[in-house]
Amino acid sequence: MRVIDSHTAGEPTRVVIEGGPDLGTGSLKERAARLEADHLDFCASVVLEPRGHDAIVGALLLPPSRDDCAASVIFFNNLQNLGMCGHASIGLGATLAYLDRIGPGRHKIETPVGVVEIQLHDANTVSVTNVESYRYLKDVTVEVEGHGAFTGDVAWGGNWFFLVKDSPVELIPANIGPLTNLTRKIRAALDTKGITGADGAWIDHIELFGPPKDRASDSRNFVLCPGGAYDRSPCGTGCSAKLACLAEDGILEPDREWVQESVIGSTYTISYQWGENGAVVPTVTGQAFVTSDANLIFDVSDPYRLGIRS
Ligand code: PYC
Repeated sequence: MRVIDSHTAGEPTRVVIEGGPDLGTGSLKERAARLEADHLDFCASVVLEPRGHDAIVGALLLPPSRDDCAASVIFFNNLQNLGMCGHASIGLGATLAYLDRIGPGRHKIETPVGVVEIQLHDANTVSVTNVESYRYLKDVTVEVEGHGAFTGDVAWGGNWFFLVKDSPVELIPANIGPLTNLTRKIRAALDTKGITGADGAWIDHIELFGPPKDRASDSRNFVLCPGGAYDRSPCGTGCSAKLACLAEDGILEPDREWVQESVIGSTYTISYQWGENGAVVPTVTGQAFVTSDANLIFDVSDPYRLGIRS
């Protein structure tokens, strides 16, 4: 199985170029559902130890099923599919450029939650124009044992997020352990209270905000991902959810740039326009670097060939 690894603002992506499972025919949404239902062993074996680690997002590259798209892609982690993934879309852009499959300019990419556009500025710099993003619930309060009450918004940015404005814990790398514990507890408190996204969707990403460390930035964040790892980047879909909240609160005007820092200090430059359905259409710009071009080997006598699960 050939994979290309990259990182986007520190957050890793592994694009599966050849050797993925046969998902049959049908819409990309149907094939993504088949990946999640029947091929979780494949997903875990690609992203988990001993070949990877729990922060890696996998991207299964498929031939485009629409004439206007350069590629189709299904994003996945160690637990499930991701509807969209901003950092992995930027990583995919750098990967397709590395493979000479795309040149500078705009390219449409089909994802299970809709068509997104990537713009390759140079070999490493990519903008992603995401699916329409919106705030679903404002000022939801949950009680978190040992930490008190947390109020935040529930928003869609291609994945579901709970966004808390003022983190009580400083957003610095030294606090990644406590931040991970706190956000896991917030997510559990949302689950216990039955707070979900639209149609009962699990809110699988938790995002805490605080002041930036760099004067050139507007904000800093910490993002807990579904599998329990934290996002090293400012999280493309999390930035999209943030833009929806900023727009709906009247804090940021269309086309004005906002610089979002991650907990490790990497940045995305983000902006939005209003979409046709009254939601925001976010654009996230960041840098990705290819780190390896490799063949994964699955030896049938290897007891851990399907990944180490905890
Ligand atoms: O960049 O959208 C993102 C993302 C989601 C999970 C990890 N990164």
